[in-house]
Amino acid sequence: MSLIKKLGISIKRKPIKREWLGLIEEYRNWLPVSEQTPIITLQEGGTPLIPLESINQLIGKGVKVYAKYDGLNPTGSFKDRGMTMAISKAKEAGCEAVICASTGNTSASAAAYARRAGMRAFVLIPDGYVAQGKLAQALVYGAEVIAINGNFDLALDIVRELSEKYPITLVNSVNPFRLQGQKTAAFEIIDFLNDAPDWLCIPMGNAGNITAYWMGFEEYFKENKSTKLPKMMGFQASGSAPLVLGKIIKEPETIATAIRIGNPVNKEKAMEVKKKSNGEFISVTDKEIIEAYKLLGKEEGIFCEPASASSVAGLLKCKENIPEKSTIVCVLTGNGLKDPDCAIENNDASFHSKVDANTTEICKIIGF
Ligand code: AN7
Repeated sequence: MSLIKKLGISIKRKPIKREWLGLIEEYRNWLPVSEQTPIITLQEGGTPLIPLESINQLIGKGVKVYAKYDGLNPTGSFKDRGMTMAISKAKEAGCEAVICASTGNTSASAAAYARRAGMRAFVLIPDGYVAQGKLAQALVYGAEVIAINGNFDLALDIVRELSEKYPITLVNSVNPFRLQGQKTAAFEIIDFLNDAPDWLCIPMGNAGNITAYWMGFEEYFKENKSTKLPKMMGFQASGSAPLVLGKIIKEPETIATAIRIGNPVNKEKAMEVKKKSNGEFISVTDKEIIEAYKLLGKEEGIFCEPASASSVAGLLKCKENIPEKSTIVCVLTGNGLKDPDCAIENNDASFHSKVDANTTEICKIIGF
């Protein structure tokens, strides 16, 4: 018996409130699930919308910018929103294995959710072009990782073919349940702001996420939960900008490996979103991406991955065209910890190493 019990002391602790049940439970009425669907969840979603004061100041004009920080999902990216749905529906259908091609985040998320559901997870990744953190995740989550000599686009062709021929479910964003799950991010933004923003700035790779957000904004708008629809601003890295240039890029290149994609599967849908929302697709250079990435880190305390910073880089590039007093949301799709190599190579910090362990030395460095 514990000492506290022996002494007859009773300590009443308040139970920790866990109000967020994961996005399927939170938005059940908006999603294609039923009582029969087994819900595979890590309590994803419910991510913060963080005001970006330094960006407001750079833009001026009374503009209010927020980051939808989806890097705070359970595996560190927005993919978890789609994966909780895709894996729950696959489980419902009796599926025993899933497969995906990935630049890293999809593979981490697919592995986590599939293993949680007791399924095998096969992931095809471009050898040498997946950030360390993402690879580490797929391995620890128990995926069967296949690194190919080829890029994402080639990997996707292969997994599409395999999933057509064999009993294995494809969980890339061609799987419609992925987009269903991801549309909840738009719901969360409207629930938080009490209306849709004027602009939504978002990175594009396969353009699944921009399509999903638009679906969410349209659904809420139809039910009068918002008074407007946002202008959808999609950004790509200039070395892999098929949606900006209007053509397939055979050998896409960018420091933002997450969006190193030359032939986006959702290109038709994305072009429709652009048209319907009166949006724009614009490219940003790796240099601009890294500037925004560093700015978010050192001015806002937000560490996102390079691909995610393209939404802020893009917004700053369009600065002159932003209407006065706009409300803008930039989607930060992935956590900065995913890509530690990029972080260590790209920062303005002063890093003093091999310093003698005494106060005199340390004081010299600090400047006392
Ligand atoms: C951080 O993991 O395609 O336009 O295989 O990881 O919906 O493709 C990742 C994409 C943006 C682009 N930001 O989203 C993959 C993969 C981050 C990403 C995107 C990705 P989509």
